[in-house]
Amino acid sequence: MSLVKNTYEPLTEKTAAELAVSLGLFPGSPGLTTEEIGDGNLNLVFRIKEKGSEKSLIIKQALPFAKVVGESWPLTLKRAAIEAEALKLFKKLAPDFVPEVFYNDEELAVTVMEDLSHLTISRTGFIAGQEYPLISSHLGDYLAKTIFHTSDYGLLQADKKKLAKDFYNPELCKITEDLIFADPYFNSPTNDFEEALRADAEALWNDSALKLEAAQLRKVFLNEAEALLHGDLHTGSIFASDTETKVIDPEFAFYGPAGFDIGQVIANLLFQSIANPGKTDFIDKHIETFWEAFSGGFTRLWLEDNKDPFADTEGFLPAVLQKYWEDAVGFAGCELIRRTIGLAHVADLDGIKDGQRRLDAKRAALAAGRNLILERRKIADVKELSKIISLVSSV
Ligand code: SR1
Ligand code: MG
Repeated sequence: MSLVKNTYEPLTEKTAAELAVSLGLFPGSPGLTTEEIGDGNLNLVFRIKEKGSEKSLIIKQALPFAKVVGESWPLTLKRAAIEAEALKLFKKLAPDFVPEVFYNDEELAVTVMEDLSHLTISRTGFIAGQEYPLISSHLGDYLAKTIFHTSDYGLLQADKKKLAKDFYNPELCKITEDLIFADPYFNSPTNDFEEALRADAEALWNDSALKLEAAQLRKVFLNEAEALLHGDLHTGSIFASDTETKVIDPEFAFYGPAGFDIGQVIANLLFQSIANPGKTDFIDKHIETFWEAFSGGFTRLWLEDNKDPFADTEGFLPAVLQKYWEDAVGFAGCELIRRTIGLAHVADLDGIKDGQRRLDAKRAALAAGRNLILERRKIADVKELSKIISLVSSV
């Protein structure tokens, strides 16, 4: 491969193994086995194992186009460096919940990192019936730390401005701006839905009250640099077991509104309760624990370590948390809608084999999304959020 020239070309199983050897990552190894395991929308992922030992690692490489669509959709390779730098920073801030990066090369768009194959992608695990008893408190803790320590409350002004510049990520933000905050609300060619949902999609495109609120949420996403976000924190970006949780894939990282990461977690848990009405209480509990862990952790950090001159002002912390919650509820609504009729779907819904049940679940996701967007200012807590979901799910 062209590692010597240090110019980009997509890795193969053979050249990925050669790269690992050339980096000295398997000294004296009797031999390696390599497998391409990437099942996401955008990248190549190789697992490299040493024969006869437990040693293994992951080499991830960005492709210059969106794999989910094909070469007609070019995509910057810079995202690999953004992802590697975000992983390194998030590892410092929330070490228990982030894999270790061993090496990265911006030119080759390659990141070498810890192999997490003892864990399962949590979307796959949830669909298979795993309960992941600690995932929600872990994610709350992870977001309390990453959001607080990259916000104006946890950082000095110049440090925050520098980080915001380092994580300038316009190309990946544009994907989110289009796929989450525009296309699903219009008859856009990127939308993708079963024909039976056409009338539901058209109703949404003609829903001016919904569009006005979606426009407001889009404006928040475009303009509010509150904290360094993961930017794509769905359950496919989270590895889990009963005891461990690791957040991967922050290639969409950028300075944005804190509620976006929070809302992505909430929406992707909600897909499980929408797809499985029998699971609703259990998912509600997860969302409640998640928000308690986030708000509790954020509050502790605020009281210990706040750099803002108004930190002690009565009412300021509750107002900040209220803003995060309200945005999160609205952003969760946008995620429910886009994963149902937009370009990128979720297996929680698409995987429902029975056609009528699948359509019912998708209609419930659209109705829930609409309600969360429209009612976000009135939804006071997780209990009210759950009520809204159970109303649309029982229709
Ligand atoms: C073209 S990328 C489609 C989706 O995959 C990523 O994981 C993001 O969620 C993006 O919206
Ligand atoms: Mg991803």
